[in-house]
Amino acid sequence: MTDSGIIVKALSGFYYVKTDNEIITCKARGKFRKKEFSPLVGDKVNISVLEENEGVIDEITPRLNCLVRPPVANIDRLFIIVSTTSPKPSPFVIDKMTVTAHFNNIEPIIVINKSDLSSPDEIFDTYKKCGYKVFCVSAKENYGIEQIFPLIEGKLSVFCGNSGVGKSSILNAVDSRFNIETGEISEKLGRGKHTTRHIELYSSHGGLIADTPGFSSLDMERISVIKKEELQYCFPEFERYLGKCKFTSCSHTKEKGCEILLAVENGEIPLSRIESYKKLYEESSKYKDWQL
Ligand SMILES: Nc1nc2c(ncn2[C@@H]2O[C@H](COP(=O)(O)OP(=O)(O)OP(=O)(O)O)[C@@H](O)[C@H]2O)c(=O)[nH]1
Ligand SMILES: [Mg+2]
Ligand SMILES: [Zn+2]
Repeated sequence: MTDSGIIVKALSGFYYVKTDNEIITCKARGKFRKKEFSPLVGDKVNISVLEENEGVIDEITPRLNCLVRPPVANIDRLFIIVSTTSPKPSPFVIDKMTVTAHFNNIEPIIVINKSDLSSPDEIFDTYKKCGYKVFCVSAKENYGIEQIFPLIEGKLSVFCGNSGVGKSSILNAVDSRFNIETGEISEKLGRGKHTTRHIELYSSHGGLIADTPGFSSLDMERISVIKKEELQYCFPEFERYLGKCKFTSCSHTKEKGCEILLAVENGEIPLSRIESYKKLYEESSKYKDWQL
């Protein structure tokens, strides 16, 4: 018998495929076992059901998109989860994620958690100014969570962010049936302890949400590199100024007559955003075209 479904979990060589009726534990056919093209959580697949609840993945439906980190396919929305404190937010890490989302045609959404511990205002203002959807929540106090319900419906969403920001805690607050394991923050290091170890899609509010392992700084370096000329299009707040700089080939990093740098001076573009842009521009400049 054949069937179709979506991969909701990948663990130790098994793929858990959710069909209309049940979850089938599948192996992948040999052609998919190569590293270059293996099935991902979020993949829509056709399967052969061999025995009760067991099967094989025969075919992967062409992907809308997929990220390297976190490795998920067919993403509609990337919820970038930050905490007001413990761990401390890093604008550069957030901006690397927004850029990655824009580059892959995914809508980034900023969720500021732990609003009960410290004020979310500064991060809120920064990203609101750039045109993002930004929400302040507290998973602990079950505050503000309902704001994200309408964004989940009918979509595949991914929760990403540093370890300990509260991705799993927010999911538990979204749906009390989940009971996902959460971890303490290391007091010494002020960081999470990498509690979530695998990616899993959960169904709630008419959509699917992926909980993912928090990334470490090493992971961030490996996130897709984008050509330096294309970076400017991954900052939505730059858009209204593009094409207006004095030099047509303006890199918006140091040129005289740059409208974007002027907008930063005038307080129209947040300082932290241009700093992230310049840092990413410099990183991209190190790569030759053939490496991208
Ligand atoms: N004060 C406060 N603590 C929170 C809040 N949300 C989560 N926490 C705590 O933060 C710690 C980490 O939460 P997790 O949900 O495990 O974080 P995570 O992002 O899933 O972390 P990884 O799975 O390691 O990536 C736990 O001790 C939570 O109780 C919040 O809104 N306020
Ligand atoms: Mg977690
Ligand atoms: Zn410019």
